[in-house]
Amino acid sequence: MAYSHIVVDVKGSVGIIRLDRPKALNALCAELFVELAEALDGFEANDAIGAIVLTGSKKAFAAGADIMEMQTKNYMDVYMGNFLTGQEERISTCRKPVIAAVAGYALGGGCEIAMMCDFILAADNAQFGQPEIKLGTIPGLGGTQRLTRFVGKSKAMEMCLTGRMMGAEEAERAGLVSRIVPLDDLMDEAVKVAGEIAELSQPIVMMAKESVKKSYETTLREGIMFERRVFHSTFSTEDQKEGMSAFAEKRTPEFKNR
Ligand code: DAK
Repeated sequence: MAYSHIVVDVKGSVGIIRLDRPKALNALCAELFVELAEALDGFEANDAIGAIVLTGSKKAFAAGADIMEMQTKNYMDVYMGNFLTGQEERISTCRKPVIAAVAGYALGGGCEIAMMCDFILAADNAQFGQPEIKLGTIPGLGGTQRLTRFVGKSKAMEMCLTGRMMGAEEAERAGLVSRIVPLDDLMDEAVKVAGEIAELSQPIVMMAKESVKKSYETTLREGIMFERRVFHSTFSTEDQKEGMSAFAEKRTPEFKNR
């Protein structure tokens, strides 16, 4: 399918979505959110895709929601029009793993969609921030909630109150990103990791993802009980039998996603 604001590609069993509005540093306009959701729908429905990489350019993952699109809207426009409240959480409802490969600016909505992904690989030039305060507004796509859970109150509060950006090293120290890779290696590394995940059993990967996500949404006891139930349920799959048999027989498992 042809898109105007994103580029979609497939490498082996990895689906790649690249945000592509270079003149506006990949600012997230309403149409882009719709395209992003459609691309994710397509990858979710495609059994040949085991993992997804979301990326931008070397200069910007995304510099936030499109300020030009928002600047003249009033409260009734955004409230009654449900502005940016349709497809924007689609990444966080994706059942397949989504890896954010972030280079350059990930600001405002850009930082927020990166945080919706399952983990963030950051290029050494990555800059994360929630600068909405400087525009006279606040984060609206989960920034005050997810950033606080990921990096703790003090750092999240400082970033949301001042708009200060955080570089890749600070983001790694704070636990926002899983690791840093040199800019030129970012996509190769992201596709490699996504490919490794895609080789595993898709249903078991989805169950692992669901369990980790649960930890952000419930109490420790509830989360542990959820994990226990899911763990038990993996024993009903052919892939668990295959994985453990392959280990015992010292061979590579052949998962069937069943
Ligand atoms: N929107 C529109 N255009 C943008 C943009 C943005 N967010 N960011 C950059 N651009 C455009 C610039 O206007 C400029 O366009 P031209 O003048 O060339 O036409 C071009 O990109 C290059 O930008 P600069 O000339 O500014 O480039 P610099 O390298 O000097 O600076 C920068 C890069 C990233 C530091 C700077 O562009 C910047 O501060 N940008 C704005 C960052 C920002 O404030 N982001 C937060 C936006 S608010 C919600 C969903 C989402 C959201 C809220 C609610 N719901 C579901 C309810 C999200 C809100 C936001 O993200």
